[in-house]
Amino acid sequence: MKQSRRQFLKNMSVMAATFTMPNFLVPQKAFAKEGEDLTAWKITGSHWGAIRAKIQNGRVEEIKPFEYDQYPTEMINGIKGLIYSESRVRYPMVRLDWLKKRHNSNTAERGDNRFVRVTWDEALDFFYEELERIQQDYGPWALHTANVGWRATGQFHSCGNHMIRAIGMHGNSVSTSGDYSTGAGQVILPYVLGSTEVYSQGTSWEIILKESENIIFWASDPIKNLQVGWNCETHEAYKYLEQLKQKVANKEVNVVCVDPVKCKTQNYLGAEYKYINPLSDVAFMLAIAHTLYTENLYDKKFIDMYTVGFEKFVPYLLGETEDKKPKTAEWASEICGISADEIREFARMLAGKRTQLILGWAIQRQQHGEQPYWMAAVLASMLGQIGLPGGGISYAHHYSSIGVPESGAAMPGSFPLNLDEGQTQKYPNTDYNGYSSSIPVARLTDALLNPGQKINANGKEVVYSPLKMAIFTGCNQWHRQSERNKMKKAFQSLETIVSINYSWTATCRFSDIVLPACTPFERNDIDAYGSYSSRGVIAMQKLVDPLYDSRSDFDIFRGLCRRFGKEKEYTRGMSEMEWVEKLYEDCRAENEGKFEMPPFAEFWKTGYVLFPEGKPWVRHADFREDPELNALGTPSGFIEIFSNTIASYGYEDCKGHPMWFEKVERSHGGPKSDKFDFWLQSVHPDKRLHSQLCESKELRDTYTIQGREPLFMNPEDAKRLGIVHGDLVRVYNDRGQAIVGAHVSNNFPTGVVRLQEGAWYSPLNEEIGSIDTYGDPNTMTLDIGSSMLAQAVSANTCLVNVEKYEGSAPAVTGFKGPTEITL
Ligand SMILES: Nc1nc2c(c(=O)[nH]1)N[C@H]1C(S)=C(S)[C@@H](COP(=O)(O)OP(=O)(O)OC[C@H]3O[C@@H](n4cnc5c(=O)[nH]c(N)nc54)[C@H](O)[C@@H]3O)O[C@H]1N2
Ligand SMILES: Nc1nc2c(c(=O)[nH]1)N[C@H]1C(S)=C(S)[C@@H](COP(=O)(O)OP(=O)(O)OC[C@H]3O[C@@H](n4cnc5c(=O)[nH]c(N)nc54)[C@H](O)[C@@H]3O)O[C@H]1N2
Ligand SMILES: [Mo]
Repeated sequence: MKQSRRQFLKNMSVMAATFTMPNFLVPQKAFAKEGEDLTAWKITGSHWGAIRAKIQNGRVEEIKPFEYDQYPTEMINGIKGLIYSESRVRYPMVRLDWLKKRHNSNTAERGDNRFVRVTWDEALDFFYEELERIQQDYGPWALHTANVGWRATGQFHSCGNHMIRAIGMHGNSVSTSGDYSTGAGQVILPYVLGSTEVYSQGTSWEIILKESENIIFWASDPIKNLQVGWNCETHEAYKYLEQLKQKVANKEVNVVCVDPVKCKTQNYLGAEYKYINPLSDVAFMLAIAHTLYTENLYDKKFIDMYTVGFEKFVPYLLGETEDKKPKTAEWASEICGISADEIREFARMLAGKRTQLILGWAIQRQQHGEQPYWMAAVLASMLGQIGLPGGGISYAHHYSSIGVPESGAAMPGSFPLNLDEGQTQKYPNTDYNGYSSSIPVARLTDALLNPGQKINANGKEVVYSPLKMAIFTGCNQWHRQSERNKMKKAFQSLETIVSINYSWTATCRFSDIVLPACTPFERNDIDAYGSYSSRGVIAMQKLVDPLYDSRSDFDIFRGLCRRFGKEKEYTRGMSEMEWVEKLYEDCRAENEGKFEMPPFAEFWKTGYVLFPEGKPWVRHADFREDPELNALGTPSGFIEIFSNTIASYGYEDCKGHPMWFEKVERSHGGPKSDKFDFWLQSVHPDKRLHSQLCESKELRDTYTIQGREPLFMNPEDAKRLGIVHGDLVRVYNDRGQAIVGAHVSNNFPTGVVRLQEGAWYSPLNEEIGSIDTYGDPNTMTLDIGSSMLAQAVSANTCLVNVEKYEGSAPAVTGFKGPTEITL
């Protein structure tokens, strides 16, 4: 089918006209060249946006952004390199010693990366036999089904659903609660604001642009972080940020970034940079509150009408409680590194104008991460603008285009997570022998090290069970969890570890049975276009057949279910394409009469359906309008500045109202500051999605230094240490060490260095303490719970030292897959 350019453009406008013309979404340019064979091009979606891919001779030759994506990310340049990466899991592989001795293997050898290729039948038999052994010899408490992380987009193939449904058909297991992203935030905010907030739609950008006089990006870097979305990302929020940039240039709005680093957003917008010492935000916020209170600048009416517990918080603020420290600007200044005068000015500036606080998530991914979120809600209450257009507080405008209004259309459902009604488990045993059936997600290493231990978590008790087997899919445990050397020891207590992935991650390296999944570009699927905006539905057309011996997660788990006679129950007797069609048609039926969608065959050919943008909206406006009728989900129905529920738990590290707590590791006068010079930040990467795309050599080569992960640092610090841009450096603390490349940049203040999370862990060898040859920050970060409340990840910031790396550095070990042993 060849078309002329005119014909082609004409067709495009016909499509757009048929399926309602969405505002904003206008095609940027045609993806194909004039006269090009359009059948060579396919469409698919990803966390990085929708793309068009040109296929020639069964190979992906070229990738372009979807023509409606106005702000594509360069991460899509890594997709080809991901598909054809040297790190692909090519065949089912079993760790050498496990193959010899099964569950009695020497688990201290894990990490030596010696694996033997086996057939699919052998691998799935091993997997199944282990499940049988665990359920028969122990019980559900001995099996861990790990939390599914950033599995690829696609509603049908979403790999976690496949694991959970298939394993659930066999028997029960120990699962996880919470997530790494917002572990502390999603636990504290329901007590304070009655909802998790972090994954809720926020006030529309359009309204913020119109109404806000102050916009405070507090530990929030949307320009960097909006490149990715949970579903296929539209990148629409960038349109508004572009308008904001213009308003900043015209001095029509005051925008401040409160961040230790001059972040991408601050640079892009030309916003004011308000430096703050890492981990010290609560001290800054308390001093702002102190200023507002003592200068009588706070909104008493709002506090009276919409909150409870302010009177219990004020004595703490004024230093009338145990610690006897008034939280003055002078008090905070020493902790947060902002002068007392600047703190007071900042407070006055916030109070005088319509102020929108926009918080990111990094500041709750740290010890006492509950506190900055709670304290920010108190600040916003004192400012009294919650529920007003362009005022109040948001905890998520850096995520998945939150702030772009929802179309209101229904989005496609997914492959069922749970058993269908009437379906039974092979082992319906629900006796956990007194252990918990779920553990806080970031506490897995602790659980492995301390079987039988009881911990506090969110008002309950969690009892760790002696786990014997774990299954990882759609996540990279050896990226996301802190403290590699602690993990090396802890994981030895597991008898069998199964990993399913398309890339040979460090998690595969530390497993026993590794099953090769295909990438999302090697299967057919369907996805929502826009996680929150519901802008449309995208066809994920298979670009190429599964490479090597890889299979889709659906095929892998149906093969497992076949071994215990439940394949048909698992698949409902349907194929991949039948499922994709069903998910689409169910969605079409739901939207009938409201949003027009063509029949499946037509949709699949076109590749997408788009819906008009929804109406602008203000978060918490209904509560403000009528706090009785639209009460919050807190026990009182109001914003809880003091929480009787949390106070009743009696936790030392999270009390009845927000407080400043000293950190176990803090520079500038805090603990260990005499021993370590630098705060190490491990924020989210600019050119990856966590560890995803790190395996893409083309993309990696655009940011690595001498083939290593960059360590960003200030020029003065570098000079003092005799380091120049491009040098190899060693970064280390008591927990671990890595060889990285120095990236010297004025965006970083003295005393703060950054390694982006997701850098592939590449240990020199399996020994505990062995140096990481590439630069994973979690080799050094601290593995402690945020507090007894959330028990969330505290990884964001830790202390380290940096020195020039002398001598010849060992080669990077992480990207070459396993060492294949032939027997
Ligand atoms: N120090 C530090 N650590 C952190 C963070 C931090 O800020 N600092 N951030 C934390 C946060 S917020 C998060 S969300 C986590 C992210 O942690 P993860 O979600 O574990 O990170 P990803 O690298 O996205 O891992 C997803 C894995 O799934 C695999 N995968 C993708 N699609 C499929 C599929 O279809 N089938 C199968 N079988 N596998 C698939 C990918 O190859 C990849 O290895 O990291 C956390 N860790
Ligand atoms: N490009 C890209 N985008 C992503 C992701 C990705 O991997 N890559 N991951 C997605 C996921 S899963 C998540 S959870 C979100 C993460 O979203 P966030 O957790 O909000 O993102 P981060 O980039 O880790 O940190 C945001 C900012 O916080 C600042 N910061 C760090 N510590 C402090 C502190 O102590 N005080 C203050 N005031 N600021 C601090 C950092 O300098 C950084 O500019 O991003 C999502 N978006
Ligand atoms: Mo996350």
